[in-house]
Amino acid sequence: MTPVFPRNDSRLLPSRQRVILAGIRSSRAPFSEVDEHLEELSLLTETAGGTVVGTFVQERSRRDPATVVGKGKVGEIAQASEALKAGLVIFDEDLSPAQARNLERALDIPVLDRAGLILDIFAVRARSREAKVQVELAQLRYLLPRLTRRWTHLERQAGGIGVRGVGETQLETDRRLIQKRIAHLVSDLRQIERERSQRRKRRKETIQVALVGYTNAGKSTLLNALTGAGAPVEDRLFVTLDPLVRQGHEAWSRFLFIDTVGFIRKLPPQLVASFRSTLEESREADVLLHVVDVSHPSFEEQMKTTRQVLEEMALNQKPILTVFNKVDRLGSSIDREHAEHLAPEAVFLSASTGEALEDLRRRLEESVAEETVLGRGVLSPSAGSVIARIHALADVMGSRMEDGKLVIRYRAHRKDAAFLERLIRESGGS
Ligand SMILES: Nc1nc2c(ncn2[C@@H]2O[C@H](COP(=O)(O)OP(=O)(O)OP(=O)(O)O)[C@@H](O)[C@H]2O)c(=O)[nH]1
Ligand SMILES: [Mg+2]
Repeated sequence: MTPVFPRNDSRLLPSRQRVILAGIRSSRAPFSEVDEHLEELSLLTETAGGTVVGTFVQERSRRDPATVVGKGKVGEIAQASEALKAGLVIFDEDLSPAQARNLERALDIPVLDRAGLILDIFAVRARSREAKVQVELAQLRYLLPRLTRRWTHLERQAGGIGVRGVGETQLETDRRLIQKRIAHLVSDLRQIERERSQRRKRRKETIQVALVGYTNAGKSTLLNALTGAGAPVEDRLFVTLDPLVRQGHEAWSRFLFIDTVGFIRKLPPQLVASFRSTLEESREADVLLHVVDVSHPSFEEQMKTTRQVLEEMALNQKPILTVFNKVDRLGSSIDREHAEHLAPEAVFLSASTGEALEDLRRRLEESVAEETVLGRGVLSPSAGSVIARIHALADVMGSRMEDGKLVIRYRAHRKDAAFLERLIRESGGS
């Protein structure tokens, strides 16, 4: 079946698209907050291959239901976009399909919101089959309710940010076809998930550690420092889309590290849903390392965002260890105190200079020790399958024969220990 949105990697824009950014500031919010949000939106725009030529912020406590910003502001943006030869307006706020339509009609150029922009970046950067399927699925679910007048614009603008891949062959606007494609992708993804879960065999001696956190926090840099893997690292958003699993090197060889896709404010829910299977890798982890760029002015908000996504994915039940990364860039001790206050248990380190990596190892060992328990089983020597399971799931500390029974001492994860105890009882042991 031909994808509705055919993908290839040669979709770079002929020249950088000129973009205007727009946001609103509620009267209670501090100026710095809206500045940082628009700064991030501008980074996202550049990642997508656009050049920001103008920025508009309107202060209002209530969004205009039809156009988010007021009529006057829409007029200003329209004038500016003509004067600045902009080809796209990107709103920091979520736009309903109707709002996007109204704005496009008034501005006469395509309009995108933050979610649409993030989806576009993912679409261009996806490399693995899994990531591609996940992104296409998210994009179709996002676009489906927006398939209206907007598409005539999209056709004209084919190849621009937000519609990458859409216009290369015939643009398909048939909803039923898109729905069919969605169903197809969903079943593809299930198949990939099945394959993945078969591959994912628990290894008893290794402790699985997933690196999670805001995009650009330094997760891949930390993975490289601990494993020697050459994972791509860049001062850009969403460099990593596919999970990478690597065994720790040298003193870290007990651990298996999993690099994951980064989070961002207003991550489109369609993407979160699609990337569930990628994040399944984190579900298997014994510990989550929440990597935070503590030198970032908005690190507190970034931490909140990450925690929210983890909660949405029901991953917040795992032991989470906070890592304040990039301490080499941390200016004042006030920032450090503030961070300590937010996560008193956290480790401060620098993934790029290697500073304080030892602290992290100590803390990881501790948190793992808290998660494992000592067990003792008294079994009939003929209970071969149970004995084999103990060896497979636990670290056996010692075993000896006593009155014709085999006594085994082991250390296992809590959940495995409970399972083993049950097996032992069921086999008539104690
Ligand atoms: N100064 C400093 N820079 C760092 C440190 N760790 C990472 N960086 C830089 O931060 C940027 C982002 O690092 P990545 O490792 O790609 O971040 P990431 O969390 O994997 O980002 P995504 O994959 O895009 O979500 C790169 O430019 C790194 O060189 C650190 O400890 N100190
Ligand atoms: Mg990365």
